[in-house]
This record gives sequence, C-alpha cells and structure tokens, in this order.
Amino acid sequence: MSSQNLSNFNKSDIGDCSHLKIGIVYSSWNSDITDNLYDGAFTTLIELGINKENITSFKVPGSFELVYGANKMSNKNVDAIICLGCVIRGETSHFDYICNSVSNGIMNLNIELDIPVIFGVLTDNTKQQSLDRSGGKLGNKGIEAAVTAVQMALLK
Ligand code: DLZ
Repeated sequence: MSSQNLSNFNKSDIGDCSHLKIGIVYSSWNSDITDNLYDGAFTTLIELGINKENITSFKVPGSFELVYGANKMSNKNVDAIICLGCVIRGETSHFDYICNSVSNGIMNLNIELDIPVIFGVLTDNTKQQSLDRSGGKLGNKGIEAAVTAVQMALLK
C-alpha cells in the first residue's frame, strides 16, 4: 500500500467543522521538531475554520507522557484530541519501549473514551527523517494529524 500524504489537503473535501473543539497534546522532547508539528496542526485547524478559542493545548515532557496528557484533555469537552511527539532511535532499546507504550496507550484511549485520539507521533531512525516529516520535503505530520482529527470528530 502506498503511503498517504494528507499535508496537501483539499478544504472543500472536509466539510463544515467550525463548531468543533479540538485538544492538542504535544511533547517537549525534540521540541525543534514537535513545535513544527504543533504549528502545522494549529494552523490547519484555523484554516479549516475552527475558532482559536476552541483549541486547547497542553505541553508534556516526553512522548511517554502523551497518554496521560490526552486522558486529562478528555475532560476538557473536546471533540477530538491530537497527540504530537517525536521519538528518535538511539543506541539503546529505550526507543522501542517509548514507541510501544505511546502507541498502545493511545490505542487504549480510543477504545475507552468516546473521543477520537489521533496518533501524530514521529518514530524515526534519524533526526533527518523527523525534519523531513515536520515541515520538510515529506510534508508535516502535524497537518495530517489535524485533518484526521477533524474527519474523525465529524464522523462522531
Ligand atoms: C527518555 C527519552 C528518550 C531517550 N528519548 C525520547 C525521544 O526520542 N522522544 C521523546 O518524546 N521522549 C524521549 N524520552 C523521554 C520519555 O518520553 C519520557 O519523558 C521519560 O522517559 C520520562 O517518563
């Protein structure tokens, strides 16, 4: 299956989402990357017509903390939650523990909560791969996460 790049989305395909309330939880680790993911997500929600007062943001220390942050965000009367992080492979198996924990944690939130929780976490082997996906040559996964959040909130 080829990968889908939603960074170039068509606004007219998405429908009216101006009434939606969206939460964004993003992590400080690799903040040069995650701040770009956040900017991509936030700007996209505004472009889609969502009022900035209806976007609530939490910053958490690392990707591991995204699950707790998203669970707290679910009490803020939001229609969808976007989780943004960046895990870059190091010399130890820490990468695998964090990636497994955050992906399983977000999956569990999707089962337990009646709110879609979007997985916008880069899990890359190199910093260059993360740069390419956070406003570089392969788009910005923050934009894609925002489009996905809106689509899922409208589905609900
Ligand atoms: C400890 C750690 C490491 C080594 N690498 C990353 C990373 O690449 N990306 C990321 O978001 N967080 C990393 N962390 C921090 C963990 O996510 C977490 O904040 C700590 O283990 C404390 O729970």
